[in-house]
Amino acid sequence: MELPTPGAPGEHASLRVPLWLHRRSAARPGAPLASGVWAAASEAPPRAAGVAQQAVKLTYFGLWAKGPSVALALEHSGLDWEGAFPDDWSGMKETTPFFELPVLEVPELGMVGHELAILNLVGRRVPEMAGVSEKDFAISQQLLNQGEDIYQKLSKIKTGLITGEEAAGFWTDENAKTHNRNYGIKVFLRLLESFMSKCASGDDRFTSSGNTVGECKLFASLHSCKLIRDDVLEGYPGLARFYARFAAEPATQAVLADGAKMPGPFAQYFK
Ligand SMILES: N[C@@H](CCC(=O)N[C@@H](CS)C(=O)NCC(=O)O)C(=O)O
Repeated sequence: MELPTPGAPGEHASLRVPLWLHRRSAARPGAPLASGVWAAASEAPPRAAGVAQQAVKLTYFGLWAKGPSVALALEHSGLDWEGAFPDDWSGMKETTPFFELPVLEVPELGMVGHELAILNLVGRRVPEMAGVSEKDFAISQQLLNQGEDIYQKLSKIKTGLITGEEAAGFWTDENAKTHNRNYGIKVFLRLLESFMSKCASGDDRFTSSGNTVGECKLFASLHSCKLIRDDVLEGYPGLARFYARFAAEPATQAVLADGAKMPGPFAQYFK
C-alpha cells in the first residue's frame, strides 16, 4: 500500500495528513465538526488512481459492551473507518496486543488495543473529539472514566462477582456516603447530574460539542443501563436530556440501528 511521502518544507500541509484522517464530506448527514484537521483533510488532493483508501478498522464482537463507544466515536468523528466481527476469535486472539477486543487497526500504527486508548487516539487525531479547550478535554476525560466505572460495575454483576442483595441494590441504593466500591447506579447518576450542571456547557451536554469521546463512552454505558431498566434516568433530567439528544444524532442512530460500519448491530450484553 502506497503512503504519501513525509512532507518536505513548503509542501502543502494537506499532503502530510495521514490517509486515515480523510474524513467524509461535511454534507453527509451527521457529519460533524469543522476543525483544522477537517480543513486539512478535506483540502487534500484526490487520491491517485490505484491508491486504496486506508480506513481504520475496528474489530469487536456484536455486543453492546466495549466496542460501541469506539464505533460511536469513529462515526461522530467523520474519520474513514470500517468495522468487523472476528471470523475466528480463538485464532485471532493471540494476534491482538492484549489478547482481547476491541482493537483498532491503524495504517501507520498497526493494531491498537484497549477501549480507552483507542478513544483517546481518535481524540488525538480529531481534536474536537478530545475536546479542543482544556476545559472540554478535562470534562471528556472524566466522563471516559466515569463511563468505565459504570461499565465495570455492570461487568461484575454480569460475571457473578457481585451477586444477591448487593447486585439488586445496584439499581436502588442511593447511599453516596459509603465506600466507592459500593456505589449504585443512582449515586453514579446523581454525581453525573451535578457534574453536568457544573460544566455549564448547555442543558443537554457536558462539553461545547456534546460529542467528545468521553460523551461517547458515557452514552455507551448509559445505554447499557437503559437496555436493562428503561426508566433508569428518571429523576435525572439533565442526563435524560443528554441521553435523548445524543441518541438522536444521526451518527448515534446509525450505530444503534445496525452498528454503522460494523457488519451488524451490537446486541444487548448486560441483562
Ligand atoms: N481493558 C480492555 C478490556 C477488554 C475486554 O474485556 N474485552 C473482552 C470483551 S468486552 C474480550 O476480548 N473478551 C474475549 C476474550 O478475552 O477472549 C479494554 O478496556 O478494552
